Amino acid sequence: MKDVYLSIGTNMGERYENLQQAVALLKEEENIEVVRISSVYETAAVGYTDQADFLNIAVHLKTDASSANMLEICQSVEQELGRVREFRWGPRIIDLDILVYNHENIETDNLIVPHPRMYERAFVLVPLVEITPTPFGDQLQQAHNLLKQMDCESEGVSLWKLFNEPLTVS
Ligand code: A4P
Ligand code: MG
Repeated sequence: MKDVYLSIGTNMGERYENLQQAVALLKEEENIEVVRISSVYETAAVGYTDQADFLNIAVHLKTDASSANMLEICQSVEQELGRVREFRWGPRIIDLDILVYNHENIETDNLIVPHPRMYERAFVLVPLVEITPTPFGDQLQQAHNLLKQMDCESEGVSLWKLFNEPLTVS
């Protein structure tokens, strides 16, 4: 089984419900075991900043799906939730990005892992580091190191729902 870390973000509609539904759909996949879900963080939009705040989480899962298959699963969850792509970095009902796939370096036409922008984004690193308490592997170690140098408040990341109030999945 491969260890995979995803980042999930939403800034349209019922944001918390969108996260719940995305996780529920991942759990329904027969070759995916959801291991751990981070707290929910409210985060100021990065990239195109004139849009509503996001809710972001990170999810650790185990799977025997290939990385290409994992990308397909992420995109099918996005479609299921009715995501319409308007413009890059614009508002979205749901966005699932593969951050880390079994600590591999992958570069194909439609998949780059580790996610090329993850290390500069507090909204990715804060939830990711929360669910990897024991750093292991260079990619996660780097996430831990970089987060220490960031000021999360000025990066616009704040706790929205604690991990001990787990994201409930109906
Ligand atoms: N793709 C390549 N690598 C990956 C990967 N590791 N995981 C390709 C997932 N997809 C990957 O993505 C465009 C293409 O990236 C896909 O077709 C896939 O083949 P997309 O989801 O269609 O478009 P996007 O999300 O608008 O673009 P992108 O480049 O993924 O955006 P980012 O960089 O992920 O930024 N601010 C806050 N606070 N919170 C957020 O969650 N998200 C974004 C999106 C911007 N600002 C944000 C947030
Ligand atoms: Mg994306």
